[in-house]
Amino acid sequence: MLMTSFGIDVSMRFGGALRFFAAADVSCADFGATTTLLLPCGAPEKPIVVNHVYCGNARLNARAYCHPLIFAPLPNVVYRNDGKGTFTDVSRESGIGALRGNGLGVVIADYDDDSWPDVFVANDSVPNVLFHRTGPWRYEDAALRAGVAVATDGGARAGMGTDAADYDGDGRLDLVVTNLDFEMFSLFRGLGGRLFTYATPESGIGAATLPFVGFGAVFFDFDNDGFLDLAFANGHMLDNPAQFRAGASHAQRKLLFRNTGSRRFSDVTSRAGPGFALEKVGRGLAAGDIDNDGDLDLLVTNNGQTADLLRNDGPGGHALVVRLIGTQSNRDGIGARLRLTAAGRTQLREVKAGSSYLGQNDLRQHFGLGEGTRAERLEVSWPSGRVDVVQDVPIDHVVTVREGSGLVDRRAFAK
Ligand SMILES: [Ca+2]
Ligand SMILES: [Ca+2]
Ligand SMILES: [Ca+2]
Ligand SMILES: [Ca+2]
Repeated sequence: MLMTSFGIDVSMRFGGALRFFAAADVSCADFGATTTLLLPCGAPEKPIVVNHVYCGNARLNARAYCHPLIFAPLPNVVYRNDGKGTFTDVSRESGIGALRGNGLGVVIADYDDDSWPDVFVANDSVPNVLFHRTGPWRYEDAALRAGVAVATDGGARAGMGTDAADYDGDGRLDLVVTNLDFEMFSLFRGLGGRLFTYATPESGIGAATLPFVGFGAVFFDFDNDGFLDLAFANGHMLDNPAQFRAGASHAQRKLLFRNTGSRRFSDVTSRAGPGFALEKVGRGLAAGDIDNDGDLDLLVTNNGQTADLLRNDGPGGHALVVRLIGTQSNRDGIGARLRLTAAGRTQLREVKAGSSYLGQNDLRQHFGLGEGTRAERLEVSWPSGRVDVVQDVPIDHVVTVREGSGLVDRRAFAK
């Protein structure tokens, strides 16, 4: 496990086998033969201390956290797993350390379908970065060219959490980023050809996210209808925001948007139960089926407050949960792509380690099937290049697919 902090980062090794998973602002990916850790914020080369800067409103004698642009940005950091319990810092030679930013969220996904993972970093108040792989251990920033660096007005947003998934079912990955209040959260829809369009206004999440300071973000199909929905964990970074803006509050409620299936979302938070109505200082957000009953639950961490575990008790359709075991690829299948075809539609998933904000979702991949009673075909494309195909996948089960062996286990959902 790697713990990032202001100062020295700490790596801990468990048992005999080195196992790690993404936690605070860290993500890992299979960039080649080994799994790799990436830190969006970077480890300071030397402590950066800003003394005696007055931030806030002196006339009101209201101090506040300084704006991110007051501080010097830091480079991103990437460590190559040497495969023997040690890591090598390859930030400089990979190009990933060349750019400085105010990184808060990171998601690693293959946005251009060339089978190599790329790295999207949500930056606070400076343009986002999209590290596109150009060769073995070589990356360059493609965010501006791809249309994900800034919003349509050309302005950078206060990027916090982020996630990548294909929410409109066109087979291309899309991106979401949470931002500050009065900015709207950013939704970037993949167009193909390494391009995205800023889809916030047309998606229906614009006005609804305007009052919120968003952190955690996750694409997930909460109602098992086969369309990926969106959840956000919110909370102001200032503990005294009302001193600066009337009506602003530190604690905020979460948001749930239902995907209507036509590239639009509707705000269903008011119908999502007491867990969503709870006003807290939300930060981390992760989705997973904690009770193995076939619907996705949510874990929310809050700043200085207890965490919330939101159990999904909604009426949902049929579903399927797929666990991968890599043999030639990394053990958890990180970077693998799954395409499930059911009732004439194909849903895409990519196994990611670390996304949202301070979040690691269930590594198992969940597919909502609605009223469908069959899942005709599951194709798993592994980072090794190998492809496994399973025909007639049992629905309402957790199934395990092993690289090279296909379906090796099936367990019915818990009732
Ligand atoms: Ca790629
Ligand atoms: Ca898409
Ligand atoms: Ca849905
Ligand atoms: Ca569940």
